[in-house]
Amino acid sequence: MLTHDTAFLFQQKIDNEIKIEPKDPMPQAYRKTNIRQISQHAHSEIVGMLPEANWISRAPSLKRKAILLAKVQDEAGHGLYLYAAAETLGIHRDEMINDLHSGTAKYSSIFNYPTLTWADIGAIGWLVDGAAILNQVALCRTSYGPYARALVRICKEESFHQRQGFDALLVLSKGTLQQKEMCQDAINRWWWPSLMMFGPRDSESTNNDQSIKWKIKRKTNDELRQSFVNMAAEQVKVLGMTLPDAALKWNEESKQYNFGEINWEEFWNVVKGKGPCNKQRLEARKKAHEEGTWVREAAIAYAEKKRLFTDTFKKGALEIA
Ligand code: BYC
Repeated sequence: MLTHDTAFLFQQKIDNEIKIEPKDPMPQAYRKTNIRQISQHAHSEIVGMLPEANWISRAPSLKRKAILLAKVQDEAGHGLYLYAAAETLGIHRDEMINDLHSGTAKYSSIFNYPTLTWADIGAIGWLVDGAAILNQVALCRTSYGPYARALVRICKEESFHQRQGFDALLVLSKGTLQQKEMCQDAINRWWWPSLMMFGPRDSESTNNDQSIKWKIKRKTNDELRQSFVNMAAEQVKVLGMTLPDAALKWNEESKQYNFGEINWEEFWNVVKGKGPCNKQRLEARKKAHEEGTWVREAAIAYAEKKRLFTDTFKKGALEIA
């Protein structure tokens, strides 16, 4: 536990925008919150591969297939940077994975919805990656160094993801009547779950105040959600589509868009494991982990062989010297 003085110095460091690094003293709760948020973020990236991977074999052209394949691979990379960042806080990756598989750890609610048509891939890119970027750009300035640095690269890739999604929807929005309807239907289904990605209202958020004070979070859930609505409400006009919210209206006074009430009951149900695809997602992750056992064993055996070889080589070199 940190003494009163060290806790004061820690907060001062945060206030002065000095990054916290793995070996720095830190309050136990700061370490715990970062492990929670970073590991949940990592799980979201990995589980987030599933709804999109569903369309790799059915993408409408070779170009779209190659793009989607690259995007899904990027998400795997993001998961790996984030697991590695969390490990610098003293937790082992196996523990994080076990928590995911046992249902103890959370991951973003958004990935518990099904991808029913090709337009869903566009909507995920535009709305889901769009929401993710807004949050992650702010998180590039998070106070924990390894997390902030991982996010810089993640954001570069996410902005490409968002553009590819918007581009896929733009093509559909200029297509046949059926394609236009498919585009609108995907937007209708993904809009509200995308708003839920930002978490509960600030007044209901258990972690917000402390995380903002420690600059783990740089913006509150409601601030980010409002920026997202402002952005999407303009972009949807380019598509010639609409957002499924009768209350969406520009407010001249606040210079923001007013928007309707989120279905919080649905949000908490999905968070608690009762969404349309929660069970399916966890089962798919567990199966992939089991089937990947031989890869992990081979990697460990190779690392061990390499270490033995390096040790023997070093010993030989010393003896010669
Ligand atoms: N889903 O106190 P609060 C991606 C939980 S992946 C599920 O406000 P916090 C992508 C929250 O954990 C996008 N649970 O929490 C990948 C807390 O429970 P615990 C993922 C949620 O942490 C592939 C409780 O509700 N992005 O971009 O201060 C393809 C109370 O909430 C959700 C990140 O993870 C939710 N939506 O704020 C495409 C970004 N919301 O843990 C795209 C990093 C809340 O106390 N994370 N909960 O039991 C964050 O910025 C913050 O953790 C959040 C929530 C804003 C998400």
